[in-house]
Amino acid sequence: MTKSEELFKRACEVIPGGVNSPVRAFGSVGQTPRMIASAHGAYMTDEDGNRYLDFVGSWGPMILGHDYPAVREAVISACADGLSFGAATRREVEMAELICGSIPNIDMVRMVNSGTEAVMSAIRAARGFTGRDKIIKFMGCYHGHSDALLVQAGSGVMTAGIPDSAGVPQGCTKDTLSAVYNDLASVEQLFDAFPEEIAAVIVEPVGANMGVVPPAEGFLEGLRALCTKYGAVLIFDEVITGFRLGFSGAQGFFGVDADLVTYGKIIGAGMPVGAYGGKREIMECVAPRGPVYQAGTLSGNPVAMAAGLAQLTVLKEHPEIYDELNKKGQWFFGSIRQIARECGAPVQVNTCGSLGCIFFTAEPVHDYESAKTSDTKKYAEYFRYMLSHGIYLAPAQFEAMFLSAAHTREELAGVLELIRAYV
Ligand code: KE4
Repeated sequence: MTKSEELFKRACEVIPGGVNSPVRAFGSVGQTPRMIASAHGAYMTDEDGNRYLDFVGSWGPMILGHDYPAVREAVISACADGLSFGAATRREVEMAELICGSIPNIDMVRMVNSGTEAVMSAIRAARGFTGRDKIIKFMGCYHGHSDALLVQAGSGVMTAGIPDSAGVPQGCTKDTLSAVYNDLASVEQLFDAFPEEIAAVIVEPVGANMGVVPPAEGFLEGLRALCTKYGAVLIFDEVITGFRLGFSGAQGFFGVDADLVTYGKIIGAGMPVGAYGGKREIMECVAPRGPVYQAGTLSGNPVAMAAGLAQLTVLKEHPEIYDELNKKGQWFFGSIRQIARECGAPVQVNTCGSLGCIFFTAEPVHDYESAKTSDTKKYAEYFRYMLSHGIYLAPAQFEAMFLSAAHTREELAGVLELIRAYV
């Protein structure tokens, strides 16, 4: 028995499914999860000493690679001053000023501890601001595990094939309307049906939880126009795209203005951080300034702020990182598409910037239903092949591959050869 197998066996006795988040369970790929002991740069090493080129990057935070020196040093230095005070601190002000000073349409921002918290708080702020109850989300998009959003969600929910979670009372989801990603008509129909009742439309500006599904031409612009027309708040859930597509995230990348934006992952550089922010008139509804209550013991934690500030400062001061990262993504995922074409393999390769994924289906993937045509057994086989060759992919079809600044083109060229040999 390997150390990972032994540890996972113990884990299953004391942790549901042996993991603290379902997507880590390797359930859909028929393998024992590797117990990771350490990570540096683009590599992770498991408890048995096996080294993997990592394309998960902690599900997005590690855009500069693992154990980035400036981040590590900032965390160690912050720890020396104490871990948490439950009081206002300088670093929270610096983080808020950095975000509000650099991202369009973010006049104010509130720190929380996860993407889930960021999204549920943004939804509450939108409802408090508009006085309306209904929200529109998109099938296949995943916005964390708060009750109202576990409706035809992506990521681990989609992987597990549970359209809606048990334990969520109908009352929590009765105001959640589902539309079809990349289908503006499906959104218009909902606005026509509830012209004065929709508080917000929440969207992943690049779908990355049903595999990667980029927005069709005009889709985001259309959502912007509909929200403006009907007085609904447009929320970009940028937990994945924020500070990934560019420093201004999807708003800057696509040139579409949201009213509220949610963040996670990269903003914490691997520490537990989420945030939501946007127009002053909306954010000033949030307590203690306004009547929308939201709170958190460890929100704006000084060590987490130090990590996030260090990573965001590097990204802000070196915009060339994004140029290289997005070019690398275009080349890498474009090469996979080319290989598939040359080999006549029935796969689709979807990509946006440094995000990408392979679907094992012959039909183009542009939404939840077409993503579901992917052969998940084939994906599992592909995953096991790559893992056996030291490549650590998302252990589920309905996720993304995350490139980092630490992945070299030589390493990626080696991965392309493995894929060529596989398909
Ligand atoms: P967290 O609560 O997991 O920090 O963020 C929730 C969330 C919100 N919005 C988007 C667009 C997200 O992708 C996520 C979380 N992403 C998943 C990966 N698909 C996290 C991995 C996991 O669940 O363990």
